[in-house]
Amino acid sequence: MKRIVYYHPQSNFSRKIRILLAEKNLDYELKEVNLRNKPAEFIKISPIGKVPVFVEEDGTVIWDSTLIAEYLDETYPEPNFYPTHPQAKLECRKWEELADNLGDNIINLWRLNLINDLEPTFYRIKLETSINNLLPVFEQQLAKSKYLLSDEEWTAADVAALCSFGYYNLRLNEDWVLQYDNLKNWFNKLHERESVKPTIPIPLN
Ligand SMILES: N[C@@H](CCC(=O)N[C@@H](CS)C(=O)NCC(=O)O)C(=O)O
Repeated sequence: MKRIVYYHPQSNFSRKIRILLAEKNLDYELKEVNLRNKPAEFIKISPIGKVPVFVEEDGTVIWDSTLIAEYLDETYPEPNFYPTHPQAKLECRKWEELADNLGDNIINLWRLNLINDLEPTFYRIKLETSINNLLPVFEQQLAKSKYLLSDEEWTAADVAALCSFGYYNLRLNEDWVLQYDNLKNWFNKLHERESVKPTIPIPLN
């Protein structure tokens, strides 16, 4: 059977997997999931009800973008997106986790905006503070090297981070580019890649 990715076109976590599959030149079928009315076929294979879910040719089901990314890298190592040395891999996973945490907080802040809950509640302040604290952390890291871990090559951490910053643009605003030069240059450079351009999330009408 053909590989399947259950996804949503605006999902930053699905985007991580689409970029990795394109970079690894792997064929697959995209199945869009209506997240407001999840089909039974999707619920059956996704206990947490979130995209992405990946189904391998042999029927193996994997959910959670990081588990999928690690599986893909171990199974199809060319090109590699996680370092093989344990210490370097840990560093990569840490930056990926920070990027995913940024993505989660943007999703939750956008949901508050969507229901027009603009009160400066504890929860809103917590989300905004967490997002605002993470931006300079990425900026400072990118002052040290061209990519998050080195000058030589991008990793799964860069992929996750570019998806979260792309999601920031979609759901909140694009003002961060005015304040953070290293982030802006890194983000623009990664968007020259053929795997990245076609996955830019676009607002739905
Ligand atoms: N930790 C999960 C997060 C996935 C996630 O939050 N997906 C969102 C879309 S970006 C989703 O499916 N939300 C639907 C829902 O929560 O009902 C991953 O890395 O895959």
